[in-house]
Amino acid sequence: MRVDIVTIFPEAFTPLEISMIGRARERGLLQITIWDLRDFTTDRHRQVDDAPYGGGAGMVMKPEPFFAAVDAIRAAAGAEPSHVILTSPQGARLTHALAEEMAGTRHLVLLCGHYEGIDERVREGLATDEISIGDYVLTGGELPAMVIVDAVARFVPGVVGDAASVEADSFAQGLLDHSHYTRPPEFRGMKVPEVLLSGNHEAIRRWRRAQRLRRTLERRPDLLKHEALSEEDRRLLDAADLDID
Ligand code: 4FV
Repeated sequence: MRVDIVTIFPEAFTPLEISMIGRARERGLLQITIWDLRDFTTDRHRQVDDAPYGGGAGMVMKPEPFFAAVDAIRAAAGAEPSHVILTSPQGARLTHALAEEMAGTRHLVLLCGHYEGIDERVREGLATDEISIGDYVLTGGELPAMVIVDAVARFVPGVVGDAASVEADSFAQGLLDHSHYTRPPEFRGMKVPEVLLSGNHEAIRRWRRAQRLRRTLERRPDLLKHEALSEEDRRLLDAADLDID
């Protein structure tokens, strides 16, 4: 997968140089290029923002540098990107499903905003998608861009060592994850649940499924609305005396 990120802070992306993402880049599974927006300005002050028409506080990012940057990316990629994503609080909320969908495409471009925002003509004439990582306002689009790359990259075959762990992810089955334990079997009086020490894999599977259902029902009942529960799930919920309806 190819990812191009347009930003005025190219130095902000070290998190994409380490760990799973860093290794995936070394292994050629991911090609991530960071473009400095100021390289696409035409004035000697390399200005990327200007005063808002109609007055008001703060500055607005100019359209020309973004359009020039994406033109350069198109030329470098030799093809039209699959998605040109504007990161902003007004966008569609990033979800597991949206990340999985984007992972199925070839080439993502991410545009990082700053200041009060970006000239609307970037949204109208350049971006194909607008994505928000949450209902709060950040100082810039760099962190959202890295969150999107990290969430999408996990679906790219080979990025996560064991594909099974992606399958078992929270939200993968529309449910929150079950709890995880490792040695020691007892720590400061806190014991590992017996079933996990039993070696009875069927009992462990049922325990983990029941815990995912309970947690989702208690913490994110909104998720269960969409989730088609199996007969076994309903039995597990009944056994736990949890009412879904
Ligand atoms: C944001 C979010 C976000 C808004 C003004 C950058 C900031 C500044 N992006 N999800 N929440 N962006 O707060 O994606 O331009």
